[in-house]
Amino acid sequence: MSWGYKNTNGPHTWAVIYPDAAGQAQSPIDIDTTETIFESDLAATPMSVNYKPEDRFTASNTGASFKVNINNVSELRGGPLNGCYRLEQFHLHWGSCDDHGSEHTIDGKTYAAELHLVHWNCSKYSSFSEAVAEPDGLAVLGIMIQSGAEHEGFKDMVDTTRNVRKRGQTCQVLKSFNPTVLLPDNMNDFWTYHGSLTTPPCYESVQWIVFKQAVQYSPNQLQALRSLLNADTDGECIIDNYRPPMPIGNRKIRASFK
Ligand code: BO1
Ligand code: ZN
Repeated sequence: MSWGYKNTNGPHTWAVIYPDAAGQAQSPIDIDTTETIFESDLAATPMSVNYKPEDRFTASNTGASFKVNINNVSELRGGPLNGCYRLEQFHLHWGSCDDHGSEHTIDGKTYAAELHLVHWNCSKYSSFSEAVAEPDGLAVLGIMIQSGAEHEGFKDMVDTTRNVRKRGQTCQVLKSFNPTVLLPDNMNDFWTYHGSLTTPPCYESVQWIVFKQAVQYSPNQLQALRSLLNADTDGECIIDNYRPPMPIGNRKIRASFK
């Protein structure tokens, strides 16, 4: 059986096959805002996003999530990052209802979902797979999603979920799309720390950048994610595909704002 989120293959079992999952710098974590450290350098060099429109996009049901791969050269720099990181894919984690589903929690608060935009260090490495296990290999933007207004920019993704209901299905959509629409308005306020992939193989290769401002998706948009199936036949839906917070250990969370 492959890894997943059930009792039999869920997060507490991952380290048996993926030893990194038992490491000391795992993700996600709870962000305890009373313990974060304001760093003026982070405020002085805010995150700078240079995402290019995609003239088409490919969405897939991985069985563990809904994922969209990025083809064009879209770049992220600034904040805690040295050099340039290239957008590879984005995907989400979500719950069975609105009061939980995010991976990171903020002072213990859980959100309905969490969007991850995954980037690799293209100043130092030549591909995602070369970077994925390196300590400075990846940067992931984490965006909290709450139930509320319909999200215009996420509409095309939601429409696509219907075409990838079963595990392993992919769908190419011939519509232009700029991933910038998925970001919160306020990108100046974020927390950052060093951690891991939140799914196997759980490599400790990620500089996490979690935005303070949440973004809203409508109840229908969240429901579309919850109707994806985690198998190739009708049956179980993908829900609660999040890893609970891991110990922060010796790590410090830095804040770009006071
Ligand atoms: S996340 O943003 O920390 N949830 C995250 C988790 C895993 C990946 C990217 C971001 N990528 C994984 C792929 C696996 C692959 C592995 C090593 O990278 O999901 O399919 O085996 O390349
Ligand atoms: Zn993720």
